[in-house]
Amino acid sequence: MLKNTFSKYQALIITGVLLWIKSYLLYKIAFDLNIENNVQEFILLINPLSSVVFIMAFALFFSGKARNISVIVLNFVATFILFANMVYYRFFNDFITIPVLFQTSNMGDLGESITSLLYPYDLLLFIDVILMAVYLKLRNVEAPRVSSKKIGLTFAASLILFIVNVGVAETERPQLLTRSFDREMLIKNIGAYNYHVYDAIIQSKAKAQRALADSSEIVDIENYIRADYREPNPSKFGIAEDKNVVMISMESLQSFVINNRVDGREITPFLNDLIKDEDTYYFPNFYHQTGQGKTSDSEFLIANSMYPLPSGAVFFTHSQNEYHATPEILDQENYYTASLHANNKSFWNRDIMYKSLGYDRFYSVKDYEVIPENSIGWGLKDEFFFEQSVEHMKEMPEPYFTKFITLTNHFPFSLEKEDEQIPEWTSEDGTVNRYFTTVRYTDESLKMFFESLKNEGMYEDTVFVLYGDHYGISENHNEAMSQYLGKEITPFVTTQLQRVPMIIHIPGDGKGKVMDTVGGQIDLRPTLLHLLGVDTKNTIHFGSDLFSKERQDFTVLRDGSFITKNHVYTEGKCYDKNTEKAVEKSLCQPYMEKAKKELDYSDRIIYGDLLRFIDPKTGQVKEDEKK
Ligand code: GP9
Ligand code: MN
Repeated sequence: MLKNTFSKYQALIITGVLLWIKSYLLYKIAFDLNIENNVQEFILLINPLSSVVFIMAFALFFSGKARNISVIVLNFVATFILFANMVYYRFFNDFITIPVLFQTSNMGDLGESITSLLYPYDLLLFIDVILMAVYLKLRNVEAPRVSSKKIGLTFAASLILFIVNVGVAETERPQLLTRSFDREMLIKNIGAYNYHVYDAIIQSKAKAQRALADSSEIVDIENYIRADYREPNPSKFGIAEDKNVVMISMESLQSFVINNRVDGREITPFLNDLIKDEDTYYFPNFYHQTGQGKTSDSEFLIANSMYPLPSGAVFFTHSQNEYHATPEILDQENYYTASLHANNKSFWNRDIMYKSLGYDRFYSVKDYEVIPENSIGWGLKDEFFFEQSVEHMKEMPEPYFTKFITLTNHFPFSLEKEDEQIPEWTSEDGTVNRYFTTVRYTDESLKMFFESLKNEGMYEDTVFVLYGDHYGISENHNEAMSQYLGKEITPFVTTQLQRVPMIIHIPGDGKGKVMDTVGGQIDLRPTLLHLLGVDTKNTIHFGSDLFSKERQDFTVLRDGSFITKNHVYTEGKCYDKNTEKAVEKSLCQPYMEKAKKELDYSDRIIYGDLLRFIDPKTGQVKEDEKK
């Protein structure tokens, strides 16, 4: 019976198994996938299976000789996808994503060198296609007709395999599909074919929403934004004109560690000193506004002064939109713009998104010397990241706008003993215990970075902006947090824990102080641009200058919670900031509408790609787009 089944489906079975083996071998040989443990290796091995079954199932629609031909064609197409990725990877060190297929410049880069990227032995990839054709011909294999029920079952089997695959992968990578961190990670976990399907779904969803939008949609939004515009503070406007900008995204840094101690030891001594400095403006009531896109969401907020999306990472889903981002604006002010981050360039789709945001250069992991001695956990330790970054900065034309993203203080907050400036805390919760120690480490690295800039004469003429990207300690750690803070973690406290440090340091300014205003990452762009003397009246942005005298104390978090001068609104309740108790909802009422509107308008711009209708110079709808 088994033999009989095999002979009926032999073309399909043999080809399927070969395609499976081939996919796995190619992962191992052609791509540099970083496999950390046996579970990951196992996932890699099984991940082609669901799609191989899915692809081969199509051949079941045919019988007789047509089955053989369809099997060969399917195998050829599937192999070609692997082949294309392999060649693309050789050049770009990345996997193909649909947008790049349409980015002519990208393909142009490849065009000239494509022949040098091909090797004769690449053809071996297709050898099974040829051998199978010969085999089926010689053996004169003919396949019987298959009932639609059986075909259905085969597709169902592939779906089950896929679910099992994702299930195992989720144990390694929680929220794999919703957060979609990185192409490499997707390939490692769900396989090359499923990744392409996933990519296609994301891209076509975005395309469809874009196609449905027209220029009239931006009109209301523009009116709202114009009415909400806040004049810059004249005493701050342009005070950092033409200075270099060093912006530091501090990984997982929350405000509760600032000016605080653990077991009697200061957690951020350097930042605490910096805050006290007469050249520093510190914003203790500053909130992160990120969603599932975490670090990339914070980058998005800072680049565009628009909100990231309610689900998914806008860096992934809408990298092809038109943006008028900070790097692009500064480019016009003669700035050289660069992002520096010692991680895989495709993580969070940065390599693609940065082009849309207008960065001149992205220094990614390939631009750093990363060896076991200088790395831990996620990669290069902050200390070495900054040290090597200074060398990159020396090469940059001035003035430059640089954005640094630290990494060591990232979950699971691992650090070697020798790097510990303070011991781990002693609660039951290892994550929280380690957090303090890695924060302390990053603080030390920042200190070294500042010192080295001073030594190199690169400090004086620079404005520094430091901010925490998002929370590091999630609500899963409320027990330990409650122990540390000495109070119950209510929804009010959780919201207040979304505060991240924000520090603006302008050497020689002398007027620094603690700024109480309630704000968020969305406000960073107009604040910085005004300091640099760049007008923002005509730009589309939702934030407002943190120094503006006309400012309203108000900020909205991505989940719809909002914070005003005296109140916090979260989970449908209004809290008084002083008593920390829930109060009459009507006290929050005046801001509810605004909070909703802001998020909704921002989402609409992104979903509809509405900035494409706006002339970045005038901030008005382009003449030829008017309806
Ligand atoms: C990865 C780094 C961390 O490049 O930005 O990302 P996160 O998990 O914090 O979003
Ligand atoms: Mn982060």
